[in-house]
Amino acid sequence: MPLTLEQLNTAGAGEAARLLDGLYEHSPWIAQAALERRPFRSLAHLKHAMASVVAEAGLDAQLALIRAHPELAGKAMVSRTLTAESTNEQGKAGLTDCTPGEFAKIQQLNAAYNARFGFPFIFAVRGPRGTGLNRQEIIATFERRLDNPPDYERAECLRNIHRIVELRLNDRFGVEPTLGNRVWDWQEELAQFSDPGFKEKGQLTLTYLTDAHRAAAACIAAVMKDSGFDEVAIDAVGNVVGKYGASAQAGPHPNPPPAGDGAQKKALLTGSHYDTVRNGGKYDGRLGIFTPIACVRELARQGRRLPFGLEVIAFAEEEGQRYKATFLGSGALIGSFDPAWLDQKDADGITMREAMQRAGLPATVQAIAALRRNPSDYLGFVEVHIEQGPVLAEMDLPLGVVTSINGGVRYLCEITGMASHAGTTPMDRRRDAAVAAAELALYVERRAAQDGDSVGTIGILDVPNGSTNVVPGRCQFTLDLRAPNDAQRDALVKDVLAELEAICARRGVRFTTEQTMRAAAAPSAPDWQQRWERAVDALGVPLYRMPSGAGHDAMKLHEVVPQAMLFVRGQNAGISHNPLESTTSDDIQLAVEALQRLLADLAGQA
Ligand code: HGY
Ligand code: MN
Ligand code: MN
Repeated sequence: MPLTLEQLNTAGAGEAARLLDGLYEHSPWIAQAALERRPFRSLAHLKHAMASVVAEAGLDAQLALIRAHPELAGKAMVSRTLTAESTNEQGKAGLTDCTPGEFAKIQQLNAAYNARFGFPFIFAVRGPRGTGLNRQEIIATFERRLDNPPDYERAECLRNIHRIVELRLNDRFGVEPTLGNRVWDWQEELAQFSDPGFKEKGQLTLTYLTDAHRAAAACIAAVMKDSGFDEVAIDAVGNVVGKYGASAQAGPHPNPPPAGDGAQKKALLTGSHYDTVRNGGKYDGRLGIFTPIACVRELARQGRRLPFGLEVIAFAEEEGQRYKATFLGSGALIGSFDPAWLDQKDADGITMREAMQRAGLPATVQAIAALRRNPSDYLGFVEVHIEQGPVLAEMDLPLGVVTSINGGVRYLCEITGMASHAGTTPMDRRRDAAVAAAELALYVERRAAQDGDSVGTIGILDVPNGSTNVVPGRCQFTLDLRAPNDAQRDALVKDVLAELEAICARRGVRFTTEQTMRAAAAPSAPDWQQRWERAVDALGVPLYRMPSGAGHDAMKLHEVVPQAMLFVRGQNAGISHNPLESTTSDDIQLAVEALQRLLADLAGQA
């Protein structure tokens, strides 16, 4: 019989501890301490309470907890002395069926790992979807994590222990993150579309209007249609737009209610982007598309309507990878598409206009201008996005409410010196473009760090047609400079450009800069931020407000309608713009439920 929160909250201390026994391997002290924080408002609240007990327990207790766990496919498994839970988990992961080679490899990894860290490798082998990883994935993760710094790896082991406990709790309470699983599976389905040269390597790269990008758009459109949207269309810049109509009567409706039956005239806009960086992750952008789709799917399944329309948009281009045109998809909605972009050429000399025509889009300024939305038609814009950073993971929190999105500026730069013989050119007679760029890179790092919350990155650094034995005559590089407010951002930019000039003057080299992106800092609209806060609080998730270091489509919509964002914890310490980008279906479930609560909150006020 599944356990209930009511039972746990009302049981005596001894009985309650027994109900939670076995969650933390051989470590009952954690649940016992957490039970003093009853009543728990939700499973998420209970999970965070136990994780907090561990975080507050100090290093020795944390190490004892880690060391209380068995090795993977280790002595305890062989001697059949694993706990019932670990037996179940290691068995389901196939660790009891290793080939001799796999078994030997894991023993070798266990020995190396223990020697390096002094505790066993802990890994939630049921994985982010809860259905289990295969032995190859487990061994690959084991090998990868062997290289982590000790403190990082200790924290990673604790995070995996909390994930193991989460899955054990789900079993004990008989809960399944069904909406989170559905979104997680949609992300997997969409990740199959990747550009040539990357797909063959199992990497995800989806750049603007490639064939894979168009197939991905078709996939999203199909998911929307299957989820009950009233209208689904692909617009003139490749955005996938899904609309779910309003009704003054909440329902259930046997079928779509007549339009304009006294419902709100304004709609809520939500969504995110589906393009990716090169060799990127499956969740950046996409999570903010599929989370609202899951909400519409639930409304349609129940035959229910909201008193306002829902417009879910999968933006076609945000990352600016193929063309120097960031936030193109969301920008088109606010009339900020730059017609000059149509003549931009990609690395293969294909103009954006040709790419659009090939994709069957109108490729005319008129058709794109027609996408501009009338702000008075909308209540606001909300976006769900993975955090793309380590904060929520470090705080053992599944969700965070965004207070502001950093403002950013990007430049494409080139330094020109003099190519010369690497062997005959004395060190004091060189005009080395790459060294000048390297000197600037060190300055950017120092200067951005000086602010405490600014960031500066040289993401691309290239010596075109360079040779080993030639002093670089040219060096191309990018600048990405960001800060929580525009004044701080602009001061950073000013200093970096001044230093670039000084370095080049001193080294006798020339430089050019081309600004390729400028986005103002976007503070969340207070009433929309509070809607997210009420939604998160209603889930029993401790409230955490945080800025966004990453740029998002919400920055563009911010220019015309009120906006606010919700962040979802990332696995692997929140790494992003990296194939290790990951999140669990349990955390996605909470994101879907938070958006459902925000919609209900808005409906109650509409
Ligand atoms: O770079 C960014 O902040 C976003 O991922 N485009
Ligand atoms: Mn991104
Ligand atoms: Mn993004």
